[in-house]
Amino acid sequence: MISILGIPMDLGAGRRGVDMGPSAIRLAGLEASLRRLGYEVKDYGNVESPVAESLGGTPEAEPNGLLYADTIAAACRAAYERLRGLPGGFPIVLGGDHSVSMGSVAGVAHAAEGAGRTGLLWIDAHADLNTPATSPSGNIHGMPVAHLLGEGDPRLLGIWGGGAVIRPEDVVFIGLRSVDPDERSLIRERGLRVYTMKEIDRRGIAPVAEEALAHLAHVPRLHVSFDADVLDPSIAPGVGTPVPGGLSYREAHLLMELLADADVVTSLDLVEVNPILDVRNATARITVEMAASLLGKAIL
Ligand code: DIR
Ligand code: MN
Ligand code: MN
Ligand code: MN
Repeated sequence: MISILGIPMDLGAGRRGVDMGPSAIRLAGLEASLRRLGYEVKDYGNVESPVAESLGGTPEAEPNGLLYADTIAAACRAAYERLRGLPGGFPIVLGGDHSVSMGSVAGVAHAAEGAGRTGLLWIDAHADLNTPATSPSGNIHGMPVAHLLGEGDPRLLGIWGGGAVIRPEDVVFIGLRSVDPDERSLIRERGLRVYTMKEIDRRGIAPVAEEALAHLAHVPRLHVSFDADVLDPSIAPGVGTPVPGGLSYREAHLLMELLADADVVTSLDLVEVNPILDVRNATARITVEMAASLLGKAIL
C-alpha cells in the first residue's frame, strides 16, 4: 500500500509557487502510474498550510533571521502526526518547499521506531544544512537536514519533540553543486557522506549509487528525499532555485532504478516542484516518472 500526503507550503522558499507542487504532481498522474505498477494507493489529501497573504504579506525577518518559523513548524508538526498515524505501507510526501521534510523524515522515522533506524538519502543540488546562524537567506528550506541532525531553532526541533532524528552516519547526499561555506564546515565536522555532481561526472552515477547504498547498508529503513532541483534545469525548469549542471534524465532514471533493485527504500519525498516556472507541467511529470522508477520492477 502506498500512502500519499501533500504539504502545500512555500513559506520556506525564497520564491513563491511550490505550494502548488502537490496539485501539479497529482495532475501529472502519480496515483494512476503507481496503480499501473500494481500498487494499492490511498491519497490522504493535504495537510493544512497557510498562504503567505493570510499571514500579513511580506515577512519581517526575525532577529535570528528565520522566515515563518512558527507557521512552518505547525504545518510540519501536522504532517509528522499524520505520518506517525499511518497504518504502515510506503508513504510518499508531496511538497511544497523542502522544509516539509522536517515533518516527513521525522514522521516516518518515528512511526517505525520499533523497526530500527531510518537512513536518509538526500538527492538535491543543495545540502540544506544551514542553521539559523549560518543561513545566507533565512529561508528554512535550506535548513531541514541540519535540524534533522539536531541543530538549529528550538521551534523547528520541536516538530518531533527535540533532539536528532537522523544520525550523521545514516545520511548520504547525492547531486550537490551549490553548497554554502558554513554547510561545507558542517559536512566536514560531522563526517557526512556527500556525492557532488563533480564526483558523478567523474565516476558515473551507477558506481556512486552503489557506493551510497553500501554506505547505508547498516540501516534497515531508508527515506529518499528527492528535490526536483537535482535534475538539470533543461529537463526540469519548474523549480524555485535552478542550478545548472544537474542530473540528466538518464542519470536520474538509472539512480532510481538502482534504488529499486536494492529494494531498501521505505518512504519518499517529492519536493520543490514550482508550477509557476514550469513548462506544461514537465517537471511534475518527470518527478512522477522518478517515483515510478523507484517503485517499479526491472523490465527484464
Ligand atoms: C541556500 C539555497 N543554500 C539557502 N538553498 C536551497 O538559502 O540556504 N535549497 N535553495 O533548496
Ligand atoms: Mn532541497
Ligand atoms: Mn535544492
Ligand atoms: Mn524505468
